[in-house]
Amino acid sequence: MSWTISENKFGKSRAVSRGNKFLLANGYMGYRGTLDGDDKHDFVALSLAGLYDGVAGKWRETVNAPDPLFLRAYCDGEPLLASEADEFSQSLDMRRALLTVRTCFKKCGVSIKSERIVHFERMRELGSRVVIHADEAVKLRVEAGINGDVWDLNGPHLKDMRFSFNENGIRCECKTQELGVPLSTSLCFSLKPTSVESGEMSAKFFYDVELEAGEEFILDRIAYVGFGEHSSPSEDTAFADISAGYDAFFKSHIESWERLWDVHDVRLVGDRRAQLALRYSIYHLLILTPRTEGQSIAARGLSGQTYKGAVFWDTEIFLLPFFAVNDLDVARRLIEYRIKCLDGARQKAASYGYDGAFYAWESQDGFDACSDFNVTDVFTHRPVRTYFKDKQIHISGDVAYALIKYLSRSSDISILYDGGLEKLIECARFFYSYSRFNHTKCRYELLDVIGPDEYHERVNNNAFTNMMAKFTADAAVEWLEKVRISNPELGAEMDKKFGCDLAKKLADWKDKLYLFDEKDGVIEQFDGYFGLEDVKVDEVRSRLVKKNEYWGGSGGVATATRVIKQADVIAMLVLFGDRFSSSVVQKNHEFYLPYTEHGSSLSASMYAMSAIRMSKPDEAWQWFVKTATVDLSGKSKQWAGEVYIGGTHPAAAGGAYLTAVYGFAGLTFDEGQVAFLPKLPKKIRAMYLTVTQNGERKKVKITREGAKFL
Ligand code: IFM
Repeated sequence: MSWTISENKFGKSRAVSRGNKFLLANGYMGYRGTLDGDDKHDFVALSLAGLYDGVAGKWRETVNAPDPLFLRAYCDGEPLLASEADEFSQSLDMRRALLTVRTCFKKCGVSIKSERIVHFERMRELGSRVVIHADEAVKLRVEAGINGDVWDLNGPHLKDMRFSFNENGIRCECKTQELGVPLSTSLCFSLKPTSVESGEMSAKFFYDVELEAGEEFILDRIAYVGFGEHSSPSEDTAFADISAGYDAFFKSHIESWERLWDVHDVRLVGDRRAQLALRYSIYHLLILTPRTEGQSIAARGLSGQTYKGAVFWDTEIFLLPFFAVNDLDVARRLIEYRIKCLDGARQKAASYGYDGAFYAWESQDGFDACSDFNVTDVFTHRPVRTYFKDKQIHISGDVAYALIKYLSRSSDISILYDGGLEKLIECARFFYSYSRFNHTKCRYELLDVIGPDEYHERVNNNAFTNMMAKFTADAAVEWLEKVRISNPELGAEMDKKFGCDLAKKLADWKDKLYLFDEKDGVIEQFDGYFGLEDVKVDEVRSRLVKKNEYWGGSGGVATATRVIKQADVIAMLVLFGDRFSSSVVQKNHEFYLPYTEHGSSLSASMYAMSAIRMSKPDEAWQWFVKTATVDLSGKSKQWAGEVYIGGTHPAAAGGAYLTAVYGFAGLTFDEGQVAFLPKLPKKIRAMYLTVTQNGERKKVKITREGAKFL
């Protein structure tokens, strides 16, 4: 039960959200949940993880490969388009990661069932089976092939496109514009065509089909998409041998998903809609599982090129907790990604005149893709200078935080030896060099920063940032000392690189680092925040002149007010929960909530977690539902000024898991021990989940009374 999401109405205007909602992916590639016969105008995209390209004068972003699953059927020369179908349904069976679209066209007595999978194990392969059933005798023409004319936000990214045929299929070879990375799409068909056709941007097989009433035309296709050293399919791909059958290909995909769900499913007893939404969140986390060494997860997953396919702090703070429960190999991969990017972070710090590692705000393998002008003004249509790249320094703390969380969960000290310690030290050195000593107040301060709340740029002493910086320095000092004992060679190497007195310097610095001010238990988000205009979200919203107006920046409606984009102090209280009492959490939660716009999908889960901390799981429930349903409802923000920011929201999915498992079930891993302190909301009678400890999978039942290993 609660495994399938579906829609029974076709809505032309829903093309963007449909593509997101019904996304199929496997960590390597994502194929939007568009319909057969759709093209770039319907936002078809096959997005590839970690392959970036930049066209002169435009944003560098991930590459969309040629679409290998283009298919259109014609009756009497007219295309059978979903938009004109008499019956339409689209469903995603999450248990099997299978997309099915059914259409029925009464005018020619035809119904079409189209299935699609992105194979989980065979990560460069995807496939489709289309069954056309004739209710009455009919003549059809079916065209299927590779469409290289792809949807791009800042393209075109592909050049030198060449098509070739053999009797079983079509191959498209091309290169990326900027670096000339070879990319190929190979498509193999179960049936030989009546004819073929090749153009500049596409190549197709045509089938002239005559069906008697009750007969079916079945076409299977398997495609291979590879780039770089994998740009040619190897011999063991299913693509190379479709004769083994689509059924076998399909079966092995289903088996992979059975194994995945067996480990990662979380059952909620009591509310079927919430169950569906949580499963949908877990589905999204699973389809983003990084597949290759040192790969991470982009903020919009594999749903397209929004945010340039870049990795943000979303991964460290919102996604890592999911993988930490049952897949420490993947958790480690996420940590390794930032180790791989250390040089880029050093270069970024140096470019601003700082020491250490200043991580990319929008990371494309270390390179900061964040533009100086991330938003376009809706009035003047001019780019607005934003300082996210330059001032959101908490990113280096988030990276360090994730490393320490991974370490305490896994006890995998080898990560420190494999570059983790150096990364940690470099993050601490960055904060150290960024800080200024305030001689009057006798303390170090972090001035001119942006916290998670992006509506207030260039503020002083953001509490979240200062806490992250202190945490980073604490951890660097602690682990440097420990490694000196456990691995003297590495300790000596660090001393040689950074000087023997580094630990002492950092220890002294962190003790003098100012954290935040507070008034009656309410922590001030940054210096002077309490002095801003005291208006709430609705008032600020009522001041908007245009719907898509940007709230922040120099002239935004929220800038001079207390209204914030997303959880900021609250995020800090959640991440450093053990350092604050629940009454402090409550005071701040109640204070900041009316000022929070939740303009970022990262916000709701933090409020859910703080409500749970306040022992108010029923209040947390609404935030849980909000975060778990962002991509189901499609009600997220699509525009920042004039810049398209739509796509899926992995951090919201991660936040749903975080709330369910670390919040409602109360999972902790203190000192390597798994423990649960459940705080179930009224809606939920019990939860069932799996947690992996020392390589052993343990099934757990959670009720209001406690946790029981099954
Ligand atoms: O990382 C977030 C940021 O906190 C708010 N804007 C969107 C980014 C990507 O999700």
